[in-house]
Amino acid sequence: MKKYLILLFTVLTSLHVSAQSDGSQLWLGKQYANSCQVISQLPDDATAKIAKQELENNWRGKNVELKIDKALNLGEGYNIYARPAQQGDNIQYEATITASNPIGLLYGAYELIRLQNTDAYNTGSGKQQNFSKTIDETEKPQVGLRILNHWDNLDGSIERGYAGKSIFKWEEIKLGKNGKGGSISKSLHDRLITYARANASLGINGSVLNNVNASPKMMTAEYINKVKIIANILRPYGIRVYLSINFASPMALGYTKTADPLDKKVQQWWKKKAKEIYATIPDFGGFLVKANSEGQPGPGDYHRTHADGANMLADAVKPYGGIIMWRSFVYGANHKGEDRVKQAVSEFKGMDGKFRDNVILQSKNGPLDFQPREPYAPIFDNIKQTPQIAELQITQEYLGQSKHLTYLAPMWKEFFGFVNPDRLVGISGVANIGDDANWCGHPFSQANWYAFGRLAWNPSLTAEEIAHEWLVQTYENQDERFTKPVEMMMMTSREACVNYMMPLGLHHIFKFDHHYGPEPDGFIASYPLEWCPVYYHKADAQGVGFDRSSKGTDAVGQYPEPYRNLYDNIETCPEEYLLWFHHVPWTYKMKSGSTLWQELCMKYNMGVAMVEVYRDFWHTSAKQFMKGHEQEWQHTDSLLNVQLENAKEWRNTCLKYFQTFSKMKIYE
Ligand code: BDP
Repeated sequence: MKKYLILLFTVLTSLHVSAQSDGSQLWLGKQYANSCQVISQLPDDATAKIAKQELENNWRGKNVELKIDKALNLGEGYNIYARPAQQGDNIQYEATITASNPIGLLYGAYELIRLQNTDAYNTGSGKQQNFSKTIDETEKPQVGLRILNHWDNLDGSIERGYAGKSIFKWEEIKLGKNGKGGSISKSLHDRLITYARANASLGINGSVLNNVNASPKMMTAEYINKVKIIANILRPYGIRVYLSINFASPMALGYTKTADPLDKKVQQWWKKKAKEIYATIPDFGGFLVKANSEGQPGPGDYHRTHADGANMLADAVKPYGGIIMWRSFVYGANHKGEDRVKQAVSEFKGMDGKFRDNVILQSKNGPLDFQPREPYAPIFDNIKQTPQIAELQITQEYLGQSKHLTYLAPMWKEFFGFVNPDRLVGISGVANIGDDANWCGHPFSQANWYAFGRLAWNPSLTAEEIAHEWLVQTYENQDERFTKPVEMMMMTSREACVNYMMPLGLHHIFKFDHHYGPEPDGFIASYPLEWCPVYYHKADAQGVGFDRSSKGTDAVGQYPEPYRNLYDNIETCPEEYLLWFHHVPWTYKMKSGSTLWQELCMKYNMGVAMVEVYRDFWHTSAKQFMKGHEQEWQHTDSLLNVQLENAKEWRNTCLKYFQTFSKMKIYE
């Protein structure tokens, strides 16, 4: 008997080892065989069924009741009522989830599981819990549109994607005769189910499947029919599908001679196309458009305005309830020579009020381009009548890509400190998802996907709460000797990145094109100045920084008070934005009493020192808390060494370069 037990034990332990996590399960954790009973008298509904199944697989309470009460008007929200119930010697939770529709139930189910897995209502952890609290929580999402923007190309590559190729493997979707019907490979299907679960667990309810630099091919019947198959998989999880379009699609596909939005044939083509799309995908969300920006076609090619272009498309999708998300990320075309950070407001302010009611203006959080730190984009103040979406970048284009541990929630919270989410109808995030086994490249980059979804649902959650939630669910360990220091790493990592890359308001001093390493001396005569780092830092013998004050380009003039004055005056301008708004002498006295030059050296050194602390903690102390996650520990361990080397390179390159102007000694 003993022999068999030992054998069984060996088999079980080896199973445990071979089931080591590679990060592919995200924060969704392992499933437990469970005795939880789900009581529901719901109609036959795919979404409600998923809610039931998720609870059965993942909730360790006694029973849970699912109820629909339309009169409560909870929208996509829910109420959770959970209380401890005595059962013999055991205490087990009972819960009721009430919602106005099935998707509310699903979101409520994920929240209940999250509360359990983050120990929000238990003291002690693991199986033997010590229940005490009653939970009565009603949640509704802050904004209606919580959307991932995939910058994925049809050939499988991803613009600014650092985790392998696109997860949307179009070649694995095979269409039937005449483009109808069709099948999808099992691996793609399974991957999309995990993707959908992960998004639904956060409340993400939309997905733009392709790059804003869009291929006209996306509008062909072939792709629309393939999109239908993806939409069918995502729908039960409450996720609507949207597409980016190339504004010149009808012309590029050979149907029209122009893409002029006022041309009748062009208008008809889009109307017919919308009809075809909605006949195929009845709940299709709408189009995302990058027009007349960085070489993309647009209404400007025909001397028409962005409003002309957006309205033409808006009319086409209007009968079906579709929306147009029109991006304000434009520079160059109509405003040559103007400070780039002013151009979105210059272009769109006069158009406010001229858009159809199903057009939404989508703008990046900062006025330049997803830098590690920017002041908020004043377009959010200047546009008053047109609904707006904030576009955040989850993929770390300018923040170390998938090599640096940079937790972005503090940056997004900073933005929401300036732009009240009440003013927004949606929050979009440029996805960092690829086909790497762990989805996002760096194990910690998953935390940014997680944080995006949680903040889009509820921007008042703190960055700390979200880091904690992600960490304990992902690594299944609540030991404070692990969680506290790792949360500290996450929470300070964005500031560390700002410090070792571009402190005190410096910006865009990245290596040309790939935006990874430093290139403060970057200048290529044949490129637009706006692509050259020297245009942004303007270092000279006197000092460094871009004068955007009222004496300079007057970018401060686009801000309302109190910011306008605050930023305009070098004495009151917050130091983190100093070189963004002012050209500052090297000897300028900072608040610390140091000169600008000393402070710059100090910040760069501090950035490096912080990464050193992360690397040392992780290497010496984190592993013991990551049983079953050794592979992820190892991966992060090696990446932290890369990050440290990169941080040093940033510091050395930038300080040596700026020293050629300041002529002062570099402080170590
Ligand atoms: C920049 C990226 C570029 C994108 C562009 C955009 O470098 O690849 O196409 O933004 O947002 O950040 O359209």
